[in-house]
Amino acid sequence: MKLILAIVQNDDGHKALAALNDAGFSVTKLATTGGFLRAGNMTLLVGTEEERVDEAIAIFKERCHARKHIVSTPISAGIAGMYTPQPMEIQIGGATIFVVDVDRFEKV
Ligand code: 2BA
Repeated sequence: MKLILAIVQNDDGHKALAALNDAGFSVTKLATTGGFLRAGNMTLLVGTEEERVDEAIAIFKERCHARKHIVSTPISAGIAGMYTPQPMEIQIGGATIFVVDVDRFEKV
């Protein structure tokens, strides 16, 4: 048994969730927040047999797409305590996926 934790952008997450459900996966959706952008994203938990992990990851690859974002980051102006916002382009991945072993799985 494996647990897939996938952090995805909200727009893609809904599509991935629907496709996973259609394929017979059980999924839990958590509303999460990225630590860097402090913006809302979505974490999907998928508990599944090891043989189906690649199938689930293929669904994430299909439904989740990387996007570029411009963020404003404070850069020191050279004067103590003075910061001016500077635009910076970052790429947010389609999905950040962790696959972990499950020692024990029970439904009681
Ligand atoms: P955030 O932490 O809000 O990060 C959004 C994007 O900002 C990241 O996209 C990356 O391109 C950039 N970024 C993150 N930390 C940075 C830093 N210290 N310096 C410069 N740029 C930085 P992704 O890498 O695709 O990550 C998307 C979201 O997935 C992250 O949102 C976070 O919620 C999660 N994530 C990514 N890697 C993770 C990890 N190793 N552990 C836990 N969560 C992770």
